[in-house]
Amino acid sequence: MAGGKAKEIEKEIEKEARISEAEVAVHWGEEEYIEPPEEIKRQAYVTDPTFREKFKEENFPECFHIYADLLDWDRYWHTTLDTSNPPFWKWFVGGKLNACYNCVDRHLKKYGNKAAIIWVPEPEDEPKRVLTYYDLYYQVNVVASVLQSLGLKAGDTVTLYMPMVPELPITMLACARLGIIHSQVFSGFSGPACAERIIDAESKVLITIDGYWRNGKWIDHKKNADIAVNVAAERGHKVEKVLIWQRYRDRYNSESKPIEGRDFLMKDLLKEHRGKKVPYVPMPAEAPLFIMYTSGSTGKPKGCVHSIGGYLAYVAGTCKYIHDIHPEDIHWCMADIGWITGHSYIVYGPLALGATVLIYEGVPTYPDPDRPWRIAERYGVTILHTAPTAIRLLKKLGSDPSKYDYKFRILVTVGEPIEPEVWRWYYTAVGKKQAVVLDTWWQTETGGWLCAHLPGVEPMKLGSTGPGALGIYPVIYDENGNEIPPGSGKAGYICIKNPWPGRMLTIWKNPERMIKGYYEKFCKNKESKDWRDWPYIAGDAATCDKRGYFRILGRMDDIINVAGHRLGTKEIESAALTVEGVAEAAVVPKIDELKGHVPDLYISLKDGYEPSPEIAEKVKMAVRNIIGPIATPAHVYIVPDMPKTRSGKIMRRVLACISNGRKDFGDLTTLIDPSIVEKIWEIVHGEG
Ligand code: 6R9
Repeated sequence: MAGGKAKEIEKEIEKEARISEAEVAVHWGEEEYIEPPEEIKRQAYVTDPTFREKFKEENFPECFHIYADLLDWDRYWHTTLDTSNPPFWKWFVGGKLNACYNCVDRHLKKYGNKAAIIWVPEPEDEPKRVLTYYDLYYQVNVVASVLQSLGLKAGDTVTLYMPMVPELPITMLACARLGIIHSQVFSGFSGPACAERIIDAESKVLITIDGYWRNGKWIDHKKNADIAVNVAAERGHKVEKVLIWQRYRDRYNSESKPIEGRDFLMKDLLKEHRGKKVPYVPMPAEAPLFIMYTSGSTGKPKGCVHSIGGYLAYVAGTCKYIHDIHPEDIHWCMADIGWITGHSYIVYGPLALGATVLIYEGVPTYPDPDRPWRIAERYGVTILHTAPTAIRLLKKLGSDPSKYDYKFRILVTVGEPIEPEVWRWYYTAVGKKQAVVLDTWWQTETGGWLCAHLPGVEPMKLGSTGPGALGIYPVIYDENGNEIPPGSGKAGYICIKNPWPGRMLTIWKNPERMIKGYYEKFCKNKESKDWRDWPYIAGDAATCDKRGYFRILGRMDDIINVAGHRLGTKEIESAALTVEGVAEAAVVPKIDELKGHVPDLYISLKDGYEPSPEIAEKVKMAVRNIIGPIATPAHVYIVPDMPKTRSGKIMRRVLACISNGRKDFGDLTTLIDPSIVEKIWEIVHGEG
């Protein structure tokens, strides 16, 4: 067979295998729709079943004025959507606004004394902290004054490396007040992973904390921050200043002492700026608000750049009309603010609406798995927002919500597909059948929800996300870009036909990567300025039922979803390759009862190295140290060789089958040495 043709067929097989693998991974029950409870039908913002029509295609893009009008603008926009440079759409062009003003200042008159943030520390004997909108305003101003005094200004980038403390949203909003672009790195990431993001963002200032509590342990975070700064320096990037918050105001609790001339305690800086007010900077709608890094299919994380106007309008709009957050709600999203969910649905969306958000330190299962319900009861939480992985874990650990007196209206699930039995427990045990389960599908790149049903007027479907969110028109394409009609039961690539205001502006310093990663494959005409020719490719496999509800099956690319966190296979493999003696590495997703998937890592060794438990352990630790604990492989298997095609590509789908105990390998004829498959099987499962 000619080389080109062989490659094509191989690609086909690999793609097909991925879809069927995803289907196998998720074993769904029967089709089941459940009507919302009567109370929610009455209370919701959207009670009119025809509301969705306001967002139909004929009304696009002006329909999104409904979202943008939730904000206060310093200058109204002249162009709703500028499509002159596809796919770099610009929304609300000509408009000026400030995100901090919209999330804080404008609420003072009506809600100044209402709680904006309730912070629950991990140690249960430590008091909670409540920040009213006025407190938030006061603190954001002082921090903004500090940032300004360091010479930071609109358009500069600052990296934040902070855990779940109120100082994190305060710092984000202080940046937003001045038009400074923040890039918050998840505190669970390792120092080197943080360094990579500092370098890419070119941040000269890092804002961090001495330490924090997690799972009963004090985490010395400043140590990690020092590693980040040192690794960046080794790679030629100098962080000039490190600002350090303290978890306890009266003491500094880290073995890494502040470094003279480089490190500054926020406590000291705040003292100098006490009571200062800093006018907010009106910013162009299409200017960047923040960068959020996420894993892609190459080794380098992608910096998704989100806009001020489009993004804020989109998260405020979805929070109001779909999430149904009212100013009286106590909204608790358990996600970490270091992920997009925290940015959109803890900080920017709910605060833009003047709601009260609860933020907690620690994990849901410590000191015991009833902690979430204790918090819900104690603080009157009305909306809960979490991921299937947390629900699975709580369920498994025997968490008992029935002992607690709380009442949820909305229960959001996000991040991974949710299995029917987990869904049922969420709805029945957690929600006591009084709340709507809202399965929301979206991504870091998309800013806000892409699929979700309207909780007051549309039914829930067990294990499915909803139809497209308001103004979002999803479609499923087959490999050749032909539409797969709803109800056919066939899986394909879920794509979004139209632009929407929440989509990232670009990839930081790498716009090409946005075209390649999200548009190229199904672009109908690269010369065209018509958005209809530029569908957005999400990278997930999905099916669509007759009613237009989508079921997400899993990733179609080299991304593994571990407990709702996205990890790039290349990042993990590159980390493994840093260990002496490792010749090749391949990582695959293994189905896991709690985390959805865990990474299984296969390595082969260079000549002269013998397999040993020590090497396997070293590789495990390397991945952990370079990326972070979430990426730690469940197993490291040392194999004599990889299952490789004649063109030298590792056939990961074969390894995925082996990890998951399946022998339906598909066609192995393109392998150089098919006998290797049996040998690897024996290493993983033993003989026979
Ligand atoms: C928000 C967030 C995005 C990927 C996405 C998909 C998976 C997210 C889901 C879901 C099934 C849902 N995903 N929500 N899968 N049902 N409701 O998670 O962003 O970290 O970028 O991950 O997560 O595979 O493509 P991100």
